[in-house]
Amino acid sequence: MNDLAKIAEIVDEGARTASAIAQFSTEKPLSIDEAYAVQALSMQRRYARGEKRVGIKMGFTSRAKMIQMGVHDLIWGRLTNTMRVEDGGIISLANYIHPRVEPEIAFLMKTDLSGDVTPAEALAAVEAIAPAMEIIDSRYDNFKFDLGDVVADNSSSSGFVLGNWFPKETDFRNLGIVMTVNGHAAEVGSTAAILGDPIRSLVSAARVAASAGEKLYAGDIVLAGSATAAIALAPGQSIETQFQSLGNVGFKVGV
Ligand code: OOG
Ligand code: MG
Repeated sequence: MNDLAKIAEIVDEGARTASAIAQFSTEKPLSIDEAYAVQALSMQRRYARGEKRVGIKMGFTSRAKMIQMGVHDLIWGRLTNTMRVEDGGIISLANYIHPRVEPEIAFLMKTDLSGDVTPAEALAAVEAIAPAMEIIDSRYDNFKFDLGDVVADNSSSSGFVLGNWFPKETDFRNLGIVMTVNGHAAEVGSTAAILGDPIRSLVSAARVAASAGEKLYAGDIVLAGSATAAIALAPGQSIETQFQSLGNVGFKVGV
């Protein structure tokens, strides 16, 4: 039996102090249920420090990400207010261990949603959609983990950037994406890479929230998962992602 509260403290301290930790899988692997219990306990610690839950993020919703990380199951994590990075803002690498960035689509919830829903029911609960990027920063040494490790570590959540909100009637199902570093294309893809249609990610989000006894709440932000592989951040980079019909979203990495 793993000491889940102790493991939650270890992952939380790794995140809080931006210091790498050892994988649990090498010595004492976590079951999926244990890993989500650790995630919930570590988030309780963040909430106790005053952070506010603002939504959830889905992970491994594209083949590109599954292949890059060698994990083939859908995962999820919680987003808090302190993870938000302003569009056009600048981040400091001192706050991260080995951050990476990836292009995503964000949903803003209009009404609560939970449990088994159809894609049409999921869309009916949406207020707006936005182009987005997620900054992931696995707390594990060398960004290496197994499924239990990454889930316990809040699915590598560490930051997110939102572009402008668009009405949910905007077609977001198959839009071209170009993620650039200093003006050069680094990853190219389509929103269709997210489970064939990003609304399926929201359907899954409603299901996993229910499995944790939670909901997607009105006002929540839901990140659908990356459409491409993630790229490593380095000092001085200007990161900008262009989304067909939805405009750009970007930030700079401090030197
Ligand atoms: C895990 C998080 C995966 C996504 O969008 O697929 C994820 C990781 O790659 O560290 O956020
Ligand atoms: Mg992601």
